[in-house]
Amino acid sequence: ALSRSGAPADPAELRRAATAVLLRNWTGRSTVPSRGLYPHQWSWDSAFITLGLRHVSARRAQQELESLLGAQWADGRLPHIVFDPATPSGAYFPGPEFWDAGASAAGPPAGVRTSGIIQPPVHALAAWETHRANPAESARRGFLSRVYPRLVAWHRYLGERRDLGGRGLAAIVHPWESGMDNSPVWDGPLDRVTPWSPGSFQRRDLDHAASGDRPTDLDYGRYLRLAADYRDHGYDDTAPHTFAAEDPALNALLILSEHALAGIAGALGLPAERHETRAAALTRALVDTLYDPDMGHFLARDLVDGERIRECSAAGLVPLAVPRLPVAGELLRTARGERFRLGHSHLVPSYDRTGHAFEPGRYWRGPGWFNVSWVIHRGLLRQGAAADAAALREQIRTSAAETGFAEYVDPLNGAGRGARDFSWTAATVLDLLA
Ligand code: 9YW
Repeated sequence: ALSRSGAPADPAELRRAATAVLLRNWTGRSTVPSRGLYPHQWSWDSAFITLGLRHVSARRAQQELESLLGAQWADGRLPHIVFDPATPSGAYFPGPEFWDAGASAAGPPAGVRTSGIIQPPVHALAAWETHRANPAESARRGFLSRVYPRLVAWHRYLGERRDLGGRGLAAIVHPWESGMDNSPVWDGPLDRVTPWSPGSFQRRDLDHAASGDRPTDLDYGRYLRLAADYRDHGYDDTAPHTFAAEDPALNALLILSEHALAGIAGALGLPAERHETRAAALTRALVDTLYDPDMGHFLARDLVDGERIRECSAAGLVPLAVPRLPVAGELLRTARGERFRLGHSHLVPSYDRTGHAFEPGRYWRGPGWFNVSWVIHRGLLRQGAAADAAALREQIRTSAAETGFAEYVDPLNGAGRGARDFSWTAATVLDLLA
């Protein structure tokens, strides 16, 4: 088991500190992931933040989620960034001028500036859990009836426009869409992408974080090339893609959210069956297409060559949270095995500890992340692994307290990395203290 360097914070004290982080990061309409590094609204961050805020204020949680849903595009997509008009445009790169989302026919509502790509769909889950935390307040404000049609449109976008592989799963067209930007899983597919030259853009992230904790310039050159190509095709999903993949975490979260939509529909007195049917079909497609029996793990599939990518990341453990998962026992063994060493790592390592590309301090190439560990904690509970879940819950709380709510931690020694006072770190801790 892990040795702890500091005393675990008193729960009331930790709750107070986590709440203070979220209040400080509130802009008046939503919560920034981090004041310096990410000074706008991010899509899946907002969903995790909502899950924490529901324990502080039902009203604030609803506002958080609804401000994101208010930026929904005409085609149903939820953009990965909603830009805060009050933030100077040079504060984050690539900013609204780069994305030029307003030029797209499918784009955001007038006056709202967004990016054009997506992030994993945690939103319906967040909406349903927010309702359940305070059903009376939710009903009084008509929360579910307002968000339900938007969430349905979002899932329809993913199910129809993003079924690029033709097997019923949602595809990503940019590594940023996975939320795990520079995961080694994407190295192979990214090799095909001609990067922009490092002199042609100016990174702002390095003003706020150590370069050894961040993606490289080469990574950034490729991200920008892919994003600019998608933009130049008007964010049309039927245009050719140099990068396209099916990601197990995104699809597992879609399944959780589809089950949540069934709950929401039921609460509204609407038919819920179509959501359950869809969740069951997605679960079958996930297992048939992305589960690799030899590795005992869910892998991403590269849609350019049609092959599964033989790299194990924490994304492949996220399906533990899926109800009625037929391969849960094997997946649990993988989580406890050498690659992830659940219970002997600080949080869940984002990438295989035995993998050739493992780097314990660099972003999505090894560090443990709070949001992903939160979902896997839920998965452990779902699979009846109560002792593993309790240990991970304790680690999430302790790591957050010891690192000042770090963005991510070194899985080998627990040292905090990236930004501090990070919103989803505070939010997931709040949820686990509730
Ligand atoms: C970037 C905000 C986002 C997260 C992503 C994470 C990072 C943005 O930060 O991406 O500029 O690199 O990879 O998951 O949503 O917290």
